[in-house]
Amino acid sequence: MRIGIVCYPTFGGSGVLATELGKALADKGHSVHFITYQQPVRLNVFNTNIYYHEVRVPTYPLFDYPPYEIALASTMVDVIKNHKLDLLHVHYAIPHASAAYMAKQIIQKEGGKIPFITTLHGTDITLVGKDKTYEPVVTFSINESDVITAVSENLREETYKSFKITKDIEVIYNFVDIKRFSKKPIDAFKKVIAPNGEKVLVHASNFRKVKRVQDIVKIFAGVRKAMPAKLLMIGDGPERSAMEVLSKDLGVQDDVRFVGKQEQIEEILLVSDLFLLTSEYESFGLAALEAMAARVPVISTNAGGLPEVNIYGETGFTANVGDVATMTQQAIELLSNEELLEKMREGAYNNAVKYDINNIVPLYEQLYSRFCSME
Ligand code: GMT
Repeated sequence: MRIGIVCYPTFGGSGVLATELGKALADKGHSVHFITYQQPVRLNVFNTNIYYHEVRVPTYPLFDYPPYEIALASTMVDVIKNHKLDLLHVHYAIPHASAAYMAKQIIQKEGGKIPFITTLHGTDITLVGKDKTYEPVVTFSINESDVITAVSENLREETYKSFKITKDIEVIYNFVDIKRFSKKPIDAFKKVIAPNGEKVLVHASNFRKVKRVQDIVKIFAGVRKAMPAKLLMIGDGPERSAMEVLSKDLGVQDDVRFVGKQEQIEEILLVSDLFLLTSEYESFGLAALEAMAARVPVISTNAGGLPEVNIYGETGFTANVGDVATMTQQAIELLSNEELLEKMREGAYNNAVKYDINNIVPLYEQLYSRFCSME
C-alpha cells in the first residue's frame, strides 16, 4: 500500500509512535510518505520505501500566525496526487485531522478518493482539544475521519466523555520494538553514571506541567536519604530549569543529572533500575513502556491509561496523582529488595513483550486493508 503518515516530528510520544509505525510498514514493503514540517527525530534510517515531504510554510508580513494547516493540507493534496496514495494516517488530531479533511474534500472535488485514519494520542483530546477555541473543529474532523483509533481504553472513554463522537473508536495500543531494548547494557556507561554502584532512577518526558516533574525530584530526594542513588532526567521542556533549582533546594543537585533530549534512550534505560512517571494524565505512557522493554520496573501515577500499561505489583507500582509519600515508599521498598526488584524487572519485560511491534503493527495493517476494501 501507499500510505501517507502525518505527525509531529519532535520527541513527543505521538511523533515517535508514528515514525516507528512508518518504519515498520516500510520494512514490510509498503511505501510510506511522511508529511510534516521537519524530518521526524526517529526517522534516522535509510529505506527505499520511505519518503519524507517537508511542509513549507511561507511567511508574509501580514501573517502574525503563518497558516500551517493550509500549507499542510496543500502538501497532502500534492503528495496524494503525485504518489497515488491509498490512504492518509494522521497522528494527533490537531491540526492534522482537519487538514486531512480539507485535503480529502479537494481530492473528491477532482474525482479522486483518499480515506483518512485519525489516531488520537492524548493531549489532543484531554488538554488542547477540549479547549473551546478548538473543540468544534476537533469534534467535526474526528467525526469526519474514516476510522478513528485511540492508544488506550482510557483515551477512548475520555474522547466519548469530552466530545460528541458519533462513530466507533477502536483501541490499538502503542507499541515498542523489543529488539531495540534487548541489548547488553554498556558496563562502562553504568560506571560513569553510578561509579559506586548507586541505584539509578530515570525519568523521560517533555517536562511540561502535566508531567508533574517536581514530584520526581521530591521522590528522588526521599530515596536519596535512604540509599546512595542517582537520578537521570531525560528530555527538555518548560519545567526543566525550575527542576534544577528544586534539586538544589532539596540538596540533591550532585546526584541529579539533566541529560537533555536523547536519541539513543535505550542506552540509558539499560543501565537504570527504576523508571518514574508522575503525570497528572497520560493516555498511555509510551516512555514507561520503553523502560519496561529494557527490563526497568516503573513507579507511576494511576492516571489515565497508565494502569493499563503499568500493572500494580507486577511491572512496578502505581499511586494517586501527587502522592509523593507513597511513591517514595514504593521506590525505597523496590530498590532495597534485590529479589523483588528482579521479579519486577521480569514482570516489566514480560508485559512489554505483549506490546511488541510485531504484535501491534499487523493490527494497523488489518485496519488499512479492511478499510480500503470497504471503499
Ligand atoms: O506526553 C506528551 O505530552 C506528548 C504526547 C504526544 O502526543 O506526543 O504524548 C501522548 O501520546 C503518547 C503516544 O501515544 C502517549 O504515550 C502519552 O501518554 C500521551 N501524553 C499524554 O496523554 C499527556
